[in-house]
Amino acid sequence: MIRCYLGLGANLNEPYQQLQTCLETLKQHPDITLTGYSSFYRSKPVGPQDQPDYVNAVACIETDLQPLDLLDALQAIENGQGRVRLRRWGERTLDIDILLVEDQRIDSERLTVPHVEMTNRLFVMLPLAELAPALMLADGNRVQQHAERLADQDELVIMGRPDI
Ligand code: A4P
Ligand code: MG
Repeated sequence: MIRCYLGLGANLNEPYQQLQTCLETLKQHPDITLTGYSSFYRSKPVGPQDQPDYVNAVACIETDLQPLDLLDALQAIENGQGRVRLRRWGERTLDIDILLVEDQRIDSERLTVPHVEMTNRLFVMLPLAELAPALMLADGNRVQQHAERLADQDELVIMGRPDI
């Protein structure tokens, strides 16, 4: 089984509920084992500012799926929750990003892992730090160090953590 971390984001149609539904779907998925998830956080949008605030969280899963098959499975979940692709970094009912696949590097047309923006985003690093603070990333820094560095630049509001 391969351990992966997923970044979850939503800012349309009851985003807190969207993330909760996503976690329930991951938990029930036949090819995915949900092994952990962070608190939910409210964050200001990165990208176009004329869109609602986001709810963000990070999930930890284990799977035997190959990375591109995992991407297919996750995009099916996004589509099942009414995802419509309008503009880059724009509003969405659910976005699932593959942050890490063990310590693999993947550079294909459809998939780049580690996720290119993850260490620039407190809304990824802070929830990831709840699950894996000591995890060493490819740049030689631990998740906790990234979260502390980014905390000066950004602000997140903790919203709680639903039971799944
Ligand atoms: N793709 C490549 N690598 C990956 C990966 N590691 N995980 C490809 C998932 N997908 C990956 O994604 C476009 C394509 O990226 C996919 O078809 C896949 O083949 P998308 O989800 O359709 O489009 P997107 O999400 O708009 O683009 P992108 O560049 O993935 O954006 P991000 O980085 O996901 O950012 N602000 C706050 N506060 N919170 C957020 O969660 N999210 C975004 C989206 C912008 N601003 C935000 C947030
Ligand atoms: Mg995305």
